[in-house]
Amino acid sequence: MAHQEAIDALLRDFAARKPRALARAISWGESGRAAELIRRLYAKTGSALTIGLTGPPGVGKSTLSSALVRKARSFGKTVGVVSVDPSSPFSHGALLGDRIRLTEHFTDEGVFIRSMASRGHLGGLAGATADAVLLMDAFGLDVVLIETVGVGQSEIEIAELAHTVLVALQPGSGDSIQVLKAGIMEIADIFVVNKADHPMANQLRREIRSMMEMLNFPGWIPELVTTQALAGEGIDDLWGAIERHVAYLNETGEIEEKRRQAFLHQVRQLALGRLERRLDAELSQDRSHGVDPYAAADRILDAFGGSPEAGGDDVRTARPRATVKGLT
Ligand SMILES: Nc1nc2c(ncn2[C@@H]2O[C@H](COP(=O)(O)OP(=O)(O)OP(=O)(O)O)[C@@H](O)[C@H]2O)c(=O)[nH]1
Ligand SMILES: [Mg+2]
Repeated sequence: MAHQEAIDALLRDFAARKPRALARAISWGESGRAAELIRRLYAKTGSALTIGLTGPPGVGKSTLSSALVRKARSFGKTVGVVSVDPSSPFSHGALLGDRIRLTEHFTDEGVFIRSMASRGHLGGLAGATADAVLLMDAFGLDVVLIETVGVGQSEIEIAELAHTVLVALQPGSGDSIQVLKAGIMEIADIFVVNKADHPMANQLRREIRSMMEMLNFPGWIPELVTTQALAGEGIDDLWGAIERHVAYLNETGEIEEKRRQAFLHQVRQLALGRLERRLDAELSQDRSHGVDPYAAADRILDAFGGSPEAGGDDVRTARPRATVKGLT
């Protein structure tokens, strides 16, 4: 089947809200082939609430995700979950922890779960994740949860994509302070102290509070919520905090800024990817002799001055303004 026909067929199934179409669309994104799809679907995006959830390995992110999905479902909201593990070579739901933690939602038609790993993403994991979020949004899912393991760059990515960022930490693990030092303070809208059944939970709360005192928050002051995800405790509080943050974003108009930020983030990823490929192509052909590196770089950049790469996917369909739906 010609590519165009394949796209048309996929879009028909997508419009009919067949989960398989969403799954395939995300796979196209993973192999860097979603440009045309996204172009055709972009006008339908913008109404999903995106929640990022990050934190060190084993802190309980998937358990929290599962509890949040249950909560959202109790309000009749449909939910997409993208779980990203940059350190794992496995993909397509093969992440064992997620499989176990999220199984109860596997048969729920209002829930779509997708795991993504580091392997096999032509446009990079960040690009594939951003595409998956857009596709879930266009599919009409009300809430999109993005879970990433906090291993550096991924927290930054999640902060760029999500409206509300949850940073989960667990008591008694020395790495909590490491996480806080690594610039995570700045991206958290809500801190979640999970595993509150642990004797050192209160100490962790104090540590987070005193860290927060050292910072100046110009707008939203991050909330601190304590949960026991496994037992489902504190999830109502967490949901309430998310609602307050979304209300804050809508009332102050910061939601527009968040959108702009997510948009620019993705444009940057796409443009950088293309520049890198062009640069590599130029470098592989460069036979400069006797010039200094600065002159060689100038010469290559001069060669970039011409028309943009054919078939560019940077011209986007305008999207009507939409407000993020409330949570209740
Ligand atoms: N004691 C206790 N254990 C919990 C709690 N929440 C989750 N756990 C357990 O912590 C372990 C890790 O939970 P996950 O939800 O897989 O953690 P995660 O952060 O998603 O882990 P990775 O995706 O591997 O980084 C599991 O054995 C959970 O059952 C809690 O509130 N208290
Ligand atoms: Mg997990």
